[in-house]
This record gives sequence, C-alpha cells and structure tokens, in this order.
Amino acid sequence: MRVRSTGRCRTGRAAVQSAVGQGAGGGERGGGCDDVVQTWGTATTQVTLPAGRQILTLDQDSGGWNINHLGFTAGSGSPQATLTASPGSLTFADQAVNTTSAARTVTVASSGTATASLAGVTAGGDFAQTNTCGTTLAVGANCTVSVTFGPTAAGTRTGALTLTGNQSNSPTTVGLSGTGTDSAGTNLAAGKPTSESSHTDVYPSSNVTDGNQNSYWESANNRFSQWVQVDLGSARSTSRVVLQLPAGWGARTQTLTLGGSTDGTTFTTLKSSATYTFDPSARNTVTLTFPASAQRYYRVTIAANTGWPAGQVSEFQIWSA
Ligand SMILES: [Ca+2]
Repeated sequence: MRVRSTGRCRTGRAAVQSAVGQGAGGGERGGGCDDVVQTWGTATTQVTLPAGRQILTLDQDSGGWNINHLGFTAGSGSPQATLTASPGSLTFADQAVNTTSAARTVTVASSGTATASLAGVTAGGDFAQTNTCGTTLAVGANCTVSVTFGPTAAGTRTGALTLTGNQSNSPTTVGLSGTGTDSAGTNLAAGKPTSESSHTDVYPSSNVTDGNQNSYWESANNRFSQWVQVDLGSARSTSRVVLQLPAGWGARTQTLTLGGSTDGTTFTTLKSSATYTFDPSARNTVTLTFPASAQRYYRVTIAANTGWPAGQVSEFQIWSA
C-alpha cells in the first residue's frame, strides 16, 4: 500500500508495515506542510488472511494519513474449495438380506476458502443416499447426506459414499460397511474353529468355515470313515446344517451322519446315517434339518463317497434358525 502524510509531514508507517521505503509516487507539497516536501511512502507487507470476510484496520501513530491506494494481490495459495465429511466412515448394524436399514447421517462441511461446486454424490455397493447438498456449498456451509444399507447378500458388504466436485480433495469419500444376515438366520459356524479325523495334502478342515465354497476339506484317502467338526464356542440351539462341495464339481453321493456334543467327547446323533446327493444343478448343496438341539460341537461323519475315496466338505454351515 501507499500512505501519504498530511499531519506531521513525514513518511508514514502503517500498523502492518514490514518495509517502508521512499515510494515510486514521488513527492508533493500538502496542506499543513508547506515547507516540507511530502514523501510518498510505500509500505508493503504480506499477511495471510483466513477464509471469509475480513476487516482491515490501519492504525496511525499520530496526525493523519491519507491512503492513496490500497491494493491486494493473490498470494501463493489461491482460494480452494475443501469438503470435510463426518464421520469419516460408517458401519451399519447387521441387516437382513433384502431389507433396508434406517438412515445414518453424514455431515458434509465446506471447509476451504472457496465455494465448493458439487458434481455428484453417490453411494456404491448395497448402499443408497439422499442429500441436501445441492450443487454449490458456500464456505462455512454444511449439508447432510442420509445413507441407508440394503444388503443384497449375506456377509460383509462394503461400499463408499463419494462426493465429486471442484474441491481440492475430490473425490471426498466415506467408507461404508455392514453385514447382511440371511433372512433365514445366521450361519453360526462362519469362521469358527474346526477339527478333523484326518486330512490330505493341503485340504484341512479349516476350509469348511472360511465362507468360500471352493476351498474344501478332504480326509485321508481310502480310510473310511472320517469326520470333520465345528466348535461354536458355546452350546447354540440349531435345527439346520448345510453342507457344500465346490459348485462346479461333478455329482456324487456321500453317506454321512450328523452328531452334536456339548463337551466334544460324548456325541448325540442329530441325523442318522443316510446317503445324500451333492449335485451341481443344486450348487452341490445339501441341507440337513433336525429337531432343535443346543450343541457346542457339530460333527459330520462320512462313511462313503461315490466321487472320491475320502470325506469331502467345502462348507459346513450351522444355521441359527
Ligand atoms: Ca470353504
């Protein structure tokens, strides 16, 4: 800025000065200082202003000062839009498959130094959204996004809320996750520890609770009968067990029994020995139902297999209902 003295006729100082020199504006004579050549002083300083409207106050030390020109130039950091979403991630409560949760709210704040222009707000995966954001968000303004979770399948479901626009941190994202639960209950065996009478090669019993239909347990070959079991950790009442083999395998039958135990030693027969067909047309899935019974250990004992000389199970599901 340039300042001119009208009072005591000397080169001025501004409260924000950082450097004062004889200015390019040259000298002149002014009122009250007839005998003194007044001198333009050019004070240049640099301050960083926070976002929003600011008030600049010039403080004279004595006398009076005229301001001939006050100029502003953009600093090295030009105004930028920034969006801040809170919370930064959302985890929904368990939700039955094909139902929709109550909405959870994400607050989006325009926290930069320029107005944010929104090009799109989307929720991916099994999530949906509505919002109050409009197409622009002034500095300091907020809007809300309401997110719902509608799992289309059981298990962990993930997605993201994505806001695209001119903000420097575009896309602004919020991680979304939730667990879809089967409308017919919960697979209590998922991820639970297992044990076995034997296994061959790289096919341990842990494969039967890993949630992957393609990974399987296979017992030692040519040594029937063989068993595989799941430990639920505590006695849980169930009435349905689902056994699977990899969906692409050829059809076969296995002759098996299902036992339950509360101590891992004494087993009660839940399903007597019978021959079950694993058929790729039915996704190689066999369902065993039995009167509800509270057991901690569930064991399948296989006495015969027409497809391979060993017991084979890829998923051992124990359903709560
Ligand atoms: Ca598996």
